[in-house]
Amino acid sequence: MQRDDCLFCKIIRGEIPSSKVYEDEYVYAFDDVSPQMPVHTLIVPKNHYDNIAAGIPVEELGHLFAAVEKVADIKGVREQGFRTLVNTGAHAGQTVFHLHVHVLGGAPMNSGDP
Ligand code: IU
Repeated sequence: MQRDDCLFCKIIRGEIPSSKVYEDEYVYAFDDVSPQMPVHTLIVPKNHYDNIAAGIPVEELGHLFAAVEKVADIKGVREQGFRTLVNTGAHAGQTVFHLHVHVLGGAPMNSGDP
């Protein structure tokens, strides 16, 4: 299920343009509009969940994280390594309330990096 008023649901539906990286039956991946690293891609489930603590079924969660490997391949960061990040709620600084996995890489990262 998607939401009419959700930014990432609109991106999935193509109502807002995005730089698509990967898509399958369960997920949509696109480059972050404000990249924090040379590679910064977001992977979102096509169904709307506010975050990872909002009841996503384990099967959909599996598809979401299976897409990480595909995105890492497509973006060419699989061999060097990359960071995956999921912000949940206010204390983590989540700003868009549609579950998303950040895939960050393309340069060495320090502990203070995103
Ligand atoms: P966060 O985990 O909720 O903090 O991350 C939200 C991300 O969504 C953040 O990196 C933004 O740059 C990104 N983003 C985007 O790619 N396109 C948009 O239109 C908006 C935010 I608003």
